[in-house]
Amino acid sequence: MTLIATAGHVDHGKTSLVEALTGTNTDRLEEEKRRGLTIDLGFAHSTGSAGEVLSFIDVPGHIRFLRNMLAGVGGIDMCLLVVDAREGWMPQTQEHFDILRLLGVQHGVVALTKCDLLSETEREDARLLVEMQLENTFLGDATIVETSIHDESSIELLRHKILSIVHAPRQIKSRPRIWIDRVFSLTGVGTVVTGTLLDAPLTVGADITILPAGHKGRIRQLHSHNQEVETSEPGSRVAVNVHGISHNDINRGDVLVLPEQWMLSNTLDVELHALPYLAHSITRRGHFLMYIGSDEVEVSLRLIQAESIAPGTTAKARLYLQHPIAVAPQDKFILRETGRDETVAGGIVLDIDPVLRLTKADPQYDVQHLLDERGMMNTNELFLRTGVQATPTVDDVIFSSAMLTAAKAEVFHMLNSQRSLASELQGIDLVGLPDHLAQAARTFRPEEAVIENGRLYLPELAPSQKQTHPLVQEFIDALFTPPDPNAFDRALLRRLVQEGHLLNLDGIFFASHTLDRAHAMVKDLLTQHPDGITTSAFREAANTTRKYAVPLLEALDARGITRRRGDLRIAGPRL
Ligand SMILES: Nc1nc2c(ncn2[C@@H]2O[C@H](COP(=O)(O)OP(=O)(O)OP(=O)(O)O)[C@@H](O)[C@H]2O)c(=O)[nH]1
Ligand SMILES: [Mg+2]
Repeated sequence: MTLIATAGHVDHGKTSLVEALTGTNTDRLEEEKRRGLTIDLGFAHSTGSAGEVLSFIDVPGHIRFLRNMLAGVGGIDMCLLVVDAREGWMPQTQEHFDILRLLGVQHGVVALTKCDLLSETEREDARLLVEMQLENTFLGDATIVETSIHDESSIELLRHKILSIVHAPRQIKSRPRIWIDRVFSLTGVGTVVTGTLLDAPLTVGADITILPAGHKGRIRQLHSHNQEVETSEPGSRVAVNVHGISHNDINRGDVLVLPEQWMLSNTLDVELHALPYLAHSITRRGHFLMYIGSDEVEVSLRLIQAESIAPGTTAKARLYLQHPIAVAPQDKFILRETGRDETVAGGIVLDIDPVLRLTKADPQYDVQHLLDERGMMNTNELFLRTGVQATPTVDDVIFSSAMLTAAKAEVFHMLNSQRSLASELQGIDLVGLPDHLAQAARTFRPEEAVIENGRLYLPELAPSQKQTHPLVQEFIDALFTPPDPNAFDRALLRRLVQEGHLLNLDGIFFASHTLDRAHAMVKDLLTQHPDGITTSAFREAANTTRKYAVPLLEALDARGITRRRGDLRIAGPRL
């Protein structure tokens, strides 16, 4: 299926050409018939002998109805640019052409219409003038077909040229959406909305929501080109019979989407491309209307790192929208200045939820950049802002690499600073850490740090890694009266100290475990004697000699567990 929008100045023959190609006159409104003028979008299609479907969106050429034209041209595959051979390139030919270019349309065919009214030389002149306008543009190589609605062969040639355009297959994205361009109610059927389905398929029975209002409903039926279908593919024109929402609650410019997939936004960071032949620069002054999908939104404009955008140049800007909309990065739009009633720029959305102040902002669209600006996001936050389903770094969180490095360094520092502590005090309880540090802690490689029973350890200090050396066990068993170190190999003792199993207190060696026991014992004694305890009291309780009691108490002092006051030891800050 190929979705084609017409474009061109008022009265140049767009509707007539669509009728000649499809047999359908799309000027269905009473007023359109009476005035011989298209006011609103028209839809018609034809199916070729090989089953190929050409689906047309016929737009109005009159400048007063430009909003309707803009509502129709999102998501098309190509354009049919219509130029009256007698009148040639006119203001709305130019404006429609600019709009298509700014929206990124890449293909098209040009029809030089009403050729039955001209001589061959006149037709030749008309063609040359149009060719000049198209030179070096996206339609630079487009075929120009001379047509007359009274000459069937010219219409067939045009159809043939349209069919010969190969457009890239549509990129399927994660979230379907329809910018609604028509809403009505049919007796016995109920609410129907129409639009072009973008980005992903939609299926009958799906729960949907209409944004920005947030009305909830369900798809009862889907029609594409007058055929009932179970599933619609992106790029097709669809009519959706919505159950559960009154047609009075839906407007052109709303979007139909699946629930919980979109975030509304009223501040957008964007890139703007000013039209080349503007007679002025674009500045924050002026009243602007943004046309995005089928919506029209009043916006105010602040430029980022620029005072103005000169004609033909590009700058970044922040737009403040009068009502919130559901859009995604990379969506294209048109900016018109209402005072001058002219199209001034095309834009592309970069960030729908800018976090940096205007003076600091440097918006770009890529997921990495969004993450770098924020440090971390959970996967759903990222999905709502971009439609991108990213693999989390840990749990459901994605870290920027800078943030992850910093958070890991912080945790690692905490681990390292515990090295001198007794073995029972090793490790960090993850529950006690701020969320982002706890999450970063889960990303350590096993050789960096390990988690056991909810605590993070340096690998060699993890409980499971500590195979007690027989010598260590000997020291543990001896408790407050350790063996004479001279009986053992010095190097072995040194290693056991380095590994944290033994403590060297002024040449006297204890098991690390012994200091924890001393700590517990002192704590007990101090509960009974809050005014302080003497060295003898501790020595007696520990059933040891001064030789061992003194260095143990001094080690507790050094760790802030106890404090000296005269002959007594009182509680320290770390008791
Ligand atoms: N002789 C002749 N008249 C044509 C041809 N194509 C269109 N016309 C006439 O031109 C007039 C305008 O045609 P439309 O098709 O309504 O023009 P349009 O571009 O759709 O106009 P808007 O939608 O209002 O912008 C009508 O009176 C048509 O009959 C043609 O090939 N030959
Ligand atoms: Mg028309």
